[in-house]
Amino acid sequence: MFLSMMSWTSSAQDSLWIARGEWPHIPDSVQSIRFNANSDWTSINATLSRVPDQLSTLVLINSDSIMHTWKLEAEGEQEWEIGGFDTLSLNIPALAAGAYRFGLTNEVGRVLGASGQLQVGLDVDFPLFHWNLGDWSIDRMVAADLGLPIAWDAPYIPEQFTINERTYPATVDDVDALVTMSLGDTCLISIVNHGFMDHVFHFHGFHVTIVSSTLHPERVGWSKDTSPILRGEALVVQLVANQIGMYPVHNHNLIAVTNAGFYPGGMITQIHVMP
Ligand SMILES: [Cu+2]
Repeated sequence: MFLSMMSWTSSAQDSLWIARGEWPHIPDSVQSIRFNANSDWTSINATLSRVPDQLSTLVLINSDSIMHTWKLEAEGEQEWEIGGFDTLSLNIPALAAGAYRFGLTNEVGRVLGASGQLQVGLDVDFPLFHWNLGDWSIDRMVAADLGLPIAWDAPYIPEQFTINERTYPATVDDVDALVTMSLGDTCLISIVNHGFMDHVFHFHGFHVTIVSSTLHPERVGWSKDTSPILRGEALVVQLVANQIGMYPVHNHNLIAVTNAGFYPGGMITQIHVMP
């Protein structure tokens, strides 16, 4: 049942491809930019995994024709420039266990969704799931893809809300987003907000314990059934499956559980606990 356990044995990803292509997982199919784990296009951003407290390297391969800037959101980290069709080797610093956000910081890279999570020391003791949260204005994406400047002061009205670049109900077909467990087991869920607004998640059936947070380290150890994940925040929670059944987990902001205004959709997934 634990398909996510495959990630336990996978070796550290030491290269990421910056790639541009079609994102077919939302109804308005649009151009997007993603981090891919190899030269094959996928519209789902790749995840990085590292061991704690150890310096490592990463090779970025820009298969796009324009320059982008990369940043890992960790203390002391700088932006790195990578030219069109260029390759860059950069250092990943020694980090404490937890989740960290990385992404392109230039306008088109950011708006078209090249953003992922670095998981440090999370795949050791428990099965690990992850949720990359995104909110998307199709008008903004189309403008960015055309190279037009983004009107950042204009009202922001996103139509799509995603977990791992998918909207509900496709979220429950994603073995990283659908939390499947056996009664009595423990898992970790690594949650990163890549969007342009704050989000808040409500767990039905369970309280989760905060294991790490990049913006609210003082909340580690808190046990809650609802947790905000602010813009840019990376949060890890621990879930103990103390009862069987199927439970929804969803964004508490009702517009974010729709697909272009139609409920249910957007940021909803489920927890399945089997006997
Ligand atoms: Cu609820």
